[in-house]
This record gives sequence, C-alpha cells and structure tokens, in this order.
Amino acid sequence: VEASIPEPQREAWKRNQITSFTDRDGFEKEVVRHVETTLARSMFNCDEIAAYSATSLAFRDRLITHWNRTQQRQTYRDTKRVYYLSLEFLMGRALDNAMLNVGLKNVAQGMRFLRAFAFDCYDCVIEDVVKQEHDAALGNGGLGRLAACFLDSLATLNFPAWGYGLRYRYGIFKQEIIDGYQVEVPDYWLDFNPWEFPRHDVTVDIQFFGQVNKKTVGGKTISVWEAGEIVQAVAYDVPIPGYDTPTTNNLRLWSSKASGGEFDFQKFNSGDYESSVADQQRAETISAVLYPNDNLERGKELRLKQQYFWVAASLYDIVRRFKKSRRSWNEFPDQVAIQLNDTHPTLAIVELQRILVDIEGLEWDNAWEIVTSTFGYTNHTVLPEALEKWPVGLVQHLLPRHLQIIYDINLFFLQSVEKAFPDDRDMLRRVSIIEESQPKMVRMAFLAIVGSHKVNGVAELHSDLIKTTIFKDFVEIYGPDKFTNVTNGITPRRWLHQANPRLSELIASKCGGNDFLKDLTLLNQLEKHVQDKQFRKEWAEIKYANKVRLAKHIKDTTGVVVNPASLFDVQVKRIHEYKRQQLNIFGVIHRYLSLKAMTPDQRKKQLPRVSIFGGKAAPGYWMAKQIIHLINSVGAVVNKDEDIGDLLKVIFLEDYNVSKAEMICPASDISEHISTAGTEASGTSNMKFVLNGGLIIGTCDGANIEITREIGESNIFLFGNLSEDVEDLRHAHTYGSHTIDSDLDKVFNEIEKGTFGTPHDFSAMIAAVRQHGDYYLVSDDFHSYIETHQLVDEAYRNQDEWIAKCITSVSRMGFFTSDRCINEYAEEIWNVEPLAVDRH
Ligand code: AZC
Repeated sequence: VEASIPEPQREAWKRNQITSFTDRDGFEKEVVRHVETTLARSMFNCDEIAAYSATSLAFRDRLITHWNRTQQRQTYRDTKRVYYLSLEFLMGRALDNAMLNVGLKNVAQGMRFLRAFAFDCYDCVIEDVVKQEHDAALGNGGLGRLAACFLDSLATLNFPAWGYGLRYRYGIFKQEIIDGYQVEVPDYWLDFNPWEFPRHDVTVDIQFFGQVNKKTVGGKTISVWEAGEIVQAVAYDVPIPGYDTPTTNNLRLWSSKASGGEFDFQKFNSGDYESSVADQQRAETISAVLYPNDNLERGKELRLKQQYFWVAASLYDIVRRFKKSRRSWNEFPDQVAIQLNDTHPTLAIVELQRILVDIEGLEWDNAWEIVTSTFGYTNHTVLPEALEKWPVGLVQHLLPRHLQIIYDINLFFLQSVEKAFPDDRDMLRRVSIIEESQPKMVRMAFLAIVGSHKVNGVAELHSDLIKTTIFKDFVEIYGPDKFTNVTNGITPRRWLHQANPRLSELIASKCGGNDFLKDLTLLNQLEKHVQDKQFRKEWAEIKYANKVRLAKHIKDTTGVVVNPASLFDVQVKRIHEYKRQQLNIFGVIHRYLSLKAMTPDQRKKQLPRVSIFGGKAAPGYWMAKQIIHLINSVGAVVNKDEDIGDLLKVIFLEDYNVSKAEMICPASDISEHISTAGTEASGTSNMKFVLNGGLIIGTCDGANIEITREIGESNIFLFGNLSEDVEDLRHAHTYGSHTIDSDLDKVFNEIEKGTFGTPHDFSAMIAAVRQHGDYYLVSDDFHSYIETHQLVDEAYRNQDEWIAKCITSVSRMGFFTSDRCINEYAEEIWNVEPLAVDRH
C-alpha cells in the first residue's frame, strides 16, 4: 500500500494513519465514544440495540481501514479481478463474522463492562448483543447462501474479487405461522444497517425502452439506442472481511433512484407535484423487493428490469475500472473474469457486446471473442420451471438494442452449428437461443452457454445430468471441455466456528489449533481420536447442550416442550415438492399410527423423537403452503396426545433463515435431504449438518453422493430410487398401472378420516400421488424411507457408536469447504491468482 502513495505525500500519510483498538480497554473506549457521539445517547441509556450498534461501529472502523488498504493494494497491483454477479446474497448477520475475521472477538467478550454504567443492559453479554442484528436476507435459499459463502472464501484466500448485487429494500419476507398457515410479512431491514456505505458519488444512469437508430460516423454505421426512460443506480458498498487476513473485499449493491435528483422539477414547477413523486417511486420500485421464488421463474417484467438495471450498472463499473489502466481491449479477459450465478445476469453478455461494438467501436468478432473469454456460467438446477425464458416481445420493448444483439448472436451461432451439423435440421431448432413458440421466447440458459467459455454444475451428479439432458446438444457442439463441475462448499468459519463455538474449540484441541478453519482437510486428524472415551464424552455433551439451546427456542416460540434426550430429526430448507417435505410428514404420520397401535409396554421400548421442520414457501406456491399446513396440523394432534408423550413431537419452526440455521444445524442428530433423485442440484445444508456432527438421511442426489464417498457408506442413511430410474418410473405411473404403497395408503386414509383436521385441506397433496402420476415418486420411495428411519432408530440406540460415526464423518468433511471450491473456480474457470498481503 505504501508504495502506491506518491513520494511527496508518503510522510503525511504515515503520520496521519488511523489506528484502531487492539485490546479490551481500547475497544471499550470506542464503544463509549460511539454510543455518546455517533448514536447521540447517554451511556446510561445504552440498551441492547445501542450496544449492538456501537459494537458494530467499533469493529466497522477497524474493518474500514483494512478495506481501504485492500482496495488501494488491488488498484495499485492491477492484477486480474473476479466479479461475482448474483441477484442474491444471503449474508445473514455481519457483526459476529466481523469480530471473528478481524480476530478480536475476545476483546468483545468483555461486554460485561457495560454493567458499570449501562443500566439498560446490565446483564448483557456479547451473545445477546449479536442477536440484536437483523439478518441481511437478500436471497431465497441455497443459491444466495452459496454466493455469501463464496465471498467469505474469496476474501479469506486473498483473491481480488467483487460481488455485485441489488440492494433490495425488502429482503425475503418474514414468515409467520398463524393457525397453522404461513403468513408473509414484509422484511424492512434497512432501518439501521451499519454495514453498508452509500456511495452517492458512484452512480450510473441506466436506460430502458426507447428505440434504436442507425447513424453513420466516419463512414461506419453504428446503432444508437435512444432511451425512453433513465433510472439512476446508486452504489452501496458492504465490506467483506476475510478470516485471519487483512484482505477485505467489496460487495457492491445497487439501489435505484429517479435520475436527475429527487423530483422532476419541470413537472414540479408546473404544478404536477403528484406525478413527479410517482416517477420517483416508479424508479425506486426496481430495487424495492427480492422476488421470493426459489427454483421457479415467473417471467415478470419488473424482474427483467431488475436484471438489466443491476447488470448494466455493474458492467459500467467494471469497464470504468478497466479503462483506468489504459490497456487495449484485447487485454480485458486477462484483467476481468465475470461469473454468472445462474442465468439471472445473462444480459451482461449482451451488454458487454453492446458496449464493445456500439460504444467502443470494436468489430463484432473481436468483441465477441473478448466477451466469451470473460464470462463463466454456473447452472444451479435442471428443473424446467426454474429455467429462465423471456418473451421476445418483452425484451424488444424494454431493451430494443439488446434484442437485436441477441438475434445476431443467435444467427452467428446457428450458422456455425449448421456448418458443423449439416444433416441435422432439427438441431438448429433445438439449440436456437430463440424458442419458436407462441409467443417466441429468449432461452437465457442457452444464451449464457453460447456467451461463456465455461459452464459448470454444482455437484458431480448434477454436472453429469446437465451434460446428458438439458444441455446435451451443446456438449456435441462445443465438445465436453466447455462443461465442468465444481462441487459446492460452505465456509467453515460461519458454519462451524461461529455456529458451534464449543465444538470448534474441541476440534481445535485435537487438530493442533485453529488452522483447520483455513485448511479444512486438517480435520482428518480427528479420526485417530475416535476411540478416545473422554473425547467422545465431551463431543456428546456439546451436542446435548446445542439441543438444549434449540429446545429452549422451540419452547419460547411454539410453547411445545421437547425433551433434548430425544432424537432430533431436522428438515429445514425451502418448502418445495421436489425436496419432499410431504414424504417426511407422511412418514411422521406413519410413525404416529404405529405408536398408537402399540401396547403401553411396547411403547416404552420406543425411541423418543422430535421431528423438526422449517422453511418458507413462495407466496404463490399453493401446494407448498398446503404442506406447511399439514405439518402444523399433524403437530397440533400429536403434540397433545397423551398416549404418545415424548415419543413423538412435531415442530414447525417459524421464519427459517441464516441466523436460525446457525442455531439449528449444531442441534441436529439426523437431518433430511430427501429430494427425488436427480432434482436437487447439490444442496449445501447437508454439508452444514454433517460438519456440525449430525448424521444425514438422504437420497442418492446432489452432493449427498459425494458426501457418501468422502465419509463412507456406513456413516450415512441412504434410501430410495436412483436418478437413472426416475424417468421409467414416471412413465410407468402415467401409462402403466400405479399402485400406491400400502403403508402410505393407510396414512392417506387417516388424513381422509379427518384425524388431522378438515380432510379437504389436504386432498390435493394426496391426489398428487394417487391421481396425478406421483411426479416426485413419494410412493415409490416410501417403503425404503420408513425402513431406513428404523435403521436410524436402531443406530441411535448405540450412542457410543453413533458418536463415533459423527466424529468420523466430521473428520472426513475437509472437501466441502468453499475454499476448495473457490480455488477450483480460480484455476479452472477464472485463471486468477490471489494477491499477497502485507501483514502489519
Ligand atoms: C439451488 C439448488 O436448488 C441447490 O441444490 C444448490 O445447492 C444451490 O442452488 C446452490 O448451488 N438453486 C437455486 O436456489 N435456484 C435456482 C434457480 O437454481
């Protein structure tokens, strides 16, 4: 950094460097200063929220110094940067992570000093303070959380990297359960957010609508897009600290605003005050709300507007940064790698081509070479309903020049295909970026493939599936090398050290300190301690304590008392038919009926179990909401059944989010990852649960397969049909005779008898299996699912061996760190190197 300061200013710079606290005394002074000045409160009125704010501000100050230096260093060294474009960043809370990564969490553990003068939080400890923070919930589920884990790894590994996203005013809705039904409440999270920095000086004007005119400049005809509407993008920056490194990267989120200031002054002056405010509001609508769908696209115009707004602002920023170094355009891919997190940012491909051809005057072919060398595309799903397609008419209206460019990209692409496959006319129809449907559609995944140099799936099975199903033709066209796999990972900093501090500490004591947090393969040192009785005992105690903590939360939020000595069986994730929460709740009903049929003596021999569910349903996903309702209805009956007592409890945890996951994962004995084989691209919570010393029951799907390979078949409970059999089974359901599993049939009959409330409420769920072809193979997998749960019960009875399985599994989880993942992207896709840091 010093070298980047011009010689004459260097002395002054050194003299005036900001120093921040390094010990508890210094920290306390900073907190007091922030309470009394920044927050303008008296220390005597410092409550928990004020304590949170001031603590955040104190740590933030430290972070900012690192952040500024990181940016200075990256600018000065000017090496290749990575830009991660994601419409979702599910960050969760920041303070705990900042304390951990800055490395001074211990000084804050002295929070009890507040006792001296802050009456309003007399007993407040840092754990309470941390809980005051509202989750930054700018995402739906796995895709958004993956982006957040990637940012953590990119910074920790010292990669010069930026995230680009949207600053939604409303993140994912807050879920309330009222009378057993999901009710959505807006998540207004920006009230006080110390982790973002508005950059009112970093703005970009974004165009929409209008028309394209041809102009001749210097004998060359160029296309000029005359905008119909201009909206301003304002940057908000969020510092992303790496763990045990000064590298602090930047996440830039764009917020929309009417261009030309607060009001349209012409309208204002002419007395049309209302409509000038309306313009303002219309512009702000673009970044107002996160679309709450997971694995589902609805093709809304505003969503397309969001996508272009964000992509255009980000590219403008990236190009502006590139231009500062005055390199030739051909060097662009040597300086810039852009990763498309799903197809949501695919318009970036078109936008860069437009910038290069229309604005910078490059030849089409030259520009296209630069574009395709720059982009990489990650696919996260094979579900047809999640693949984005936009009506040609809508694109034409909103982005007239982009549609022309898309048509040209498609023309040149199809010409090359025709040349290579002259005898296959149908191939052109199949791979065309424009689907010749009514209305015509732009297939975004195809555009992303054509415009990128690498396409990756997120787990081995998934990456194989995309090559043999949805993108099969493209493998023929481009050859197999363009398609690759990068199995997902999670950050062990948040998902082990932060979520489960006691387990992390125990692990550290056996793995030679905290280095495993940076090199997760070091966990393998645990394996030699598996037989150590004392170690197992401590391990079991920690698990129990985590279950007590969750039991308390369950009591506080649902009123139901659960026994922490029961087996905790957890399924938390978005509610979706393909994830099969319905299979789980049908299995729970089966268990309930079996218990009811037993004599009291038989019951005494049964293992107590708590079935815990959590997850949001998209507001428009009716069937998912029915599933939530059934879970709650079953809970209402089972939880008060005196025959059953502790033997079975059914809990639905309200408002599952990142911070709740941090409490839930450490408390699970067994978690459910039971998607129909071939439908869950990877899953990442499976990794979180195993890393926290829980076992899993799952199908041969997504990353479950690789988890099995790593931890060993004897440490996981696999069941169900394999992905290669799914198609035949579905075919048989529709065209052959479809008999429902007899145990499942009993479950259905019980629901229909009204045992769990009005049967009509659940008739569609039953009909999906009985009458509508059981697309998700609930009946086909039911028997195997029930049997496997019996194996789980048996295994859990032998606690000693169970704990041994857990420890062995954790010791073999090194592969699933997002650090490994990011290193693979860096090497195989981005061709970027980390930037060495000077520690001072
Ligand atoms: C999810 C996948 O469903 C999940 O299996 C995967 O772990 C995660 O991405 C991260 O790769 N996909 C999505 O959330 N959404 C879409 C549109 O695929």
